[in-house]
Amino acid sequence: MKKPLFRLLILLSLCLASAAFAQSAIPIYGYKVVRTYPHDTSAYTEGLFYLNGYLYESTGTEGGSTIRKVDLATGKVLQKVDLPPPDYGEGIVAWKNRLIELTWQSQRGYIYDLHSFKRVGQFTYPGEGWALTEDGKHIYMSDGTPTLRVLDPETLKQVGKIDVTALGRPVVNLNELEWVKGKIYANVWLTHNIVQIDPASGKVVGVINLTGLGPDPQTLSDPSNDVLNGIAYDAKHDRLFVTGKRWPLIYEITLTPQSDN
Ligand SMILES: [Ca+2]
Repeated sequence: MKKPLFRLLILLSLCLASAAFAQSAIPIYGYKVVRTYPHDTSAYTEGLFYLNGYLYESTGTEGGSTIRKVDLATGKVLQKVDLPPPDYGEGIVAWKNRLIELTWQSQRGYIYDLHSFKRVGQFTYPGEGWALTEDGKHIYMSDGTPTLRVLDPETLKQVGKIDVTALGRPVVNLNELEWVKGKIYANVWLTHNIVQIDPASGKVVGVINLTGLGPDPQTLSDPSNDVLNGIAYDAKHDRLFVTGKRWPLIYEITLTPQSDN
């Protein structure tokens, strides 16, 4: 998902999408930072979720791909498994005692034991793999297109799809995902926006504008790629966490009203 050749086209479509948000009846939310936590600045975040008191994070790049179990308060990596080249790690999700990982362009995913991180299987899929989340019934997968795939969590086969639109326009570059209170939250790659998607209709029903969140881009090693990506939700305590690729912090945020027009 990092091909500079397509960047101009992508930015153009994102500008159109941003204009659509601005002119829409889609509510736009701001944010308030509740608390910050340390984040490994070598972690090129591709997947993030919270489970039973811990963060689970997957990182990308060829040679830098890992899955980690992380202590939220300290940022300490408690457990880690490497994904060797040529695979490029992408999204992760937990299902029962399994941890499922996508790769970007290898068209295969890997299944690990959630507790030992031992690899126990693999599966294939067409196209690219970007991110995963689940709602207790299905797994949802993004692939960079405006369509989310709906997967059977046991077979990991596609059983449905969600075409995501904002004011009737397809929303491209849906990246890291999180199921939050009946909606699918998605980072829109290369933007400061997280869209809230109604899974039944695919319509964007809210936009979280995270402009200003994150480090000064000048302090990042690769500002054009070290972008907002990574959403985790602690449902038990209603805590929402966001971060970015190689960002030094994870942010716990709450949403604030910004505008309704
Ligand atoms: Ca997530």
